[in-house]
Amino acid sequence: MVRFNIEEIAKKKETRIVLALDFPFFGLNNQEKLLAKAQYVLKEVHPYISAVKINHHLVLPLGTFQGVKKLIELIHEKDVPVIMDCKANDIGATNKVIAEYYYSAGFDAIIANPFVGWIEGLKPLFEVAERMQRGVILLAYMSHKGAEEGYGQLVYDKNKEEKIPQYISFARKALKWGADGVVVGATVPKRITEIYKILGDKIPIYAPGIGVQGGKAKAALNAGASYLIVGRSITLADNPKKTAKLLQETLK
Ligand code: NUP
Repeated sequence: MVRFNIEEIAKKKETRIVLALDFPFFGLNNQEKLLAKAQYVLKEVHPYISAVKINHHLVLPLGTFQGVKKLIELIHEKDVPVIMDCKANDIGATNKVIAEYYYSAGFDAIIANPFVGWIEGLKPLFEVAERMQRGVILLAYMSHKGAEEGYGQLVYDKNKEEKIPQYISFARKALKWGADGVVVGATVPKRITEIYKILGDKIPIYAPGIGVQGGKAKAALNAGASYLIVGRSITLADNPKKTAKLLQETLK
């Protein structure tokens, strides 16, 4: 059974766009305005997207079980799945509670960081995902320049007795652990190509960094990405609907 089914929706709506529903700092007393802005963008953009990704930009000011839950309900009314970009990165016992809260709030998948490893790391989180039938998406290579320092470092693979880049090791772990997706920066299409060679069509690649961070949508798709995570280019556009529609149509 597929725990997190975005592919069916993407095919039906002919869109590979995952909307990152991010906004800048709104101050401390503007929660209602921020919620209204997020609702407005969703209502305008939902026909052109296959999923929504929420980050701390909304969870911190609106609260998971207050404003964000309202947004999740609105997103689900449109038959769109929703991902929490919490980058779970802690000991297993804590990761388990993080997953239990976000899945209970209605998130269909969460993003986690494979740096913490399996035993007493991400294993308990994957167990919650299995029990609640939700998705886990792993970071494999991030979109910012400094990603090279961690995700790009050489590591020793004991089983294969060879030195490999960290992101190759993470791609192999994604297969071994049964992840529902991996994140690879659209800013580095050659990393997408290398990781796609390992994953094939077994695990989809989500590529953030389109537009504001300099990544190109077509290059990311050609390199092997299945989904494009797009935030500020849409959420901060004068006309989010027109921007999302245009991107969806050019990529068809
Ligand atoms: O490697 C990553 N790069 C990245 O930008 C992993 C991420 N999760 N993100 C997130 O994707 C980032 O935090 C933001 O929520 C979104 C990209 O937004 P934008 O640059 O399109 O505005």
